[in-house]
Amino acid sequence: MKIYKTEEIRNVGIAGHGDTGKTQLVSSLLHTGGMTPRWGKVTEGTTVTDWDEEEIARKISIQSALAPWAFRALAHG
Ligand SMILES: Nc1nc2c(ncn2[C@@H]2O[C@H](COP(=O)(O)OP(=O)(O)OP(=O)(O)O)[C@@H](O)[C@H]2O)c(=O)[nH]1
Ligand SMILES: [Mg+2]
Repeated sequence: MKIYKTEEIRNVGIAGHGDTGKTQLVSSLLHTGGMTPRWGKVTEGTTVTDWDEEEIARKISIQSALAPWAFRALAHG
């Protein structure tokens, strides 16, 4: 596993009103960024960050979640 220096790390928060697409946006970013092999969908219960069975069943986020994302330039640099 690559060890990142502090100056290579960015922390990005996604905040917004309920049901505005935060979880789907993060899922799409993770997929287009090469972090996930599938494009996870809230409607199908396949996102990385809505992993809890209640979140999957109700199609809403119940807890905040972390999602690591390695930019290719840094991941392979
Ligand atoms: N058509 C369309 N639907 C979207 C888009 N983004 C999200 N949705 C839908 O909008 C609904 C809410 O999306 P979520 O990503 O769960 O929204 P959220 O802000 O994470 O919701 P909470 O975690 O419950 O606050 C879901 O049914 C998504 O499929 C989009 O860009 N286009
Ligand atoms: Mg959500």
